[in-house]
Amino acid sequence: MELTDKIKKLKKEKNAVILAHNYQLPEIHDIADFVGDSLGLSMSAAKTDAEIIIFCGVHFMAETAKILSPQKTVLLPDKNAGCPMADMINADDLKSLQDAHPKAVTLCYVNTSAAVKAQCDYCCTSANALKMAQNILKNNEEIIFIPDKYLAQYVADQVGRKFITWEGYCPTHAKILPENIMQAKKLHPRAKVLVHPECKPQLTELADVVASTEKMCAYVQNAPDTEFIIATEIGIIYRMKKENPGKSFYPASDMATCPNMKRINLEKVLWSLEDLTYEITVPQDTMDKARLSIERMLQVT
Ligand code: CIZ
Ligand code: SF4
Repeated sequence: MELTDKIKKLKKEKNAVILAHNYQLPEIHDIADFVGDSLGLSMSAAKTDAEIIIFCGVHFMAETAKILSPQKTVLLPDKNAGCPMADMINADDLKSLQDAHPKAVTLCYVNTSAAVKAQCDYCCTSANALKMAQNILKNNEEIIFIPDKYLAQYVADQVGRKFITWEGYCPTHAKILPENIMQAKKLHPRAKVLVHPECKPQLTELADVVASTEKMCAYVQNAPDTEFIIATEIGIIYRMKKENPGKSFYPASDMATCPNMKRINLEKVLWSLEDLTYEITVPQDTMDKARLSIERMLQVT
């Protein structure tokens, strides 16, 4: 039997749902029940009656799914699929920052461990970071925004404030350089430039649109334009082409590939279903506190 047929059969037998992050390999997009961003996927999976969630993504995403579906078994097909940005800050680091700025409200990007989420006031995604910051600033003066210094700077510039930040960043998005955009624009002068806010500020300055992965997918679908230069992890281009067969998509840089996202393949998904590996667990107390920061975000957005 083909790998994909085996996966489909076992998925039914075990009442599992397969989630694929936008940055996954094409063959993983093709076998998934849902493709999307980390929060959207976790929320979709929570609504299903599946007993098992296979999260094709990285560790903090599977933790987020577990936080929102504590009764379900959540599996990450490769236990080493982590996010270097999320690993750049831990709960103790955040505690020191909070102790140094006792009046500040903590806004943490979804790319953080459950332990860090448990210690922040609000969670945010790249799709709603600006809205969250605007909302917090209605009643508060200071924001600690962790861990992504580039996303923090982008949002701070938009609201015209300075945030207390952390030295975190995404090594994959940081690989995309302004000259890559300039060159792509020369080759495709009519193309719209879409840049993810995890990219360096020199890139967001060159963008026609700065957007999260889901907002990028919606934009390219609805825009009258037919050509797009995409500055984010290149896995998303497969989804864009699939959803918009008449349009053309050019990666700003072929270097923008996340090695952790690419750890997941069809064999590992099958093994994950067969052996129920690797189960994601989060201590109850951490899970409950982390869920609060997500619920507070959902009340605002
Ligand atoms: O939240 C996500 O899935 C990430 C990491 C990025 C995005 O823009 O969707
Ligand atoms: Fe983390 Fe960057 Fe990979 Fe996303 S693309 S999982 S932020 S390292």
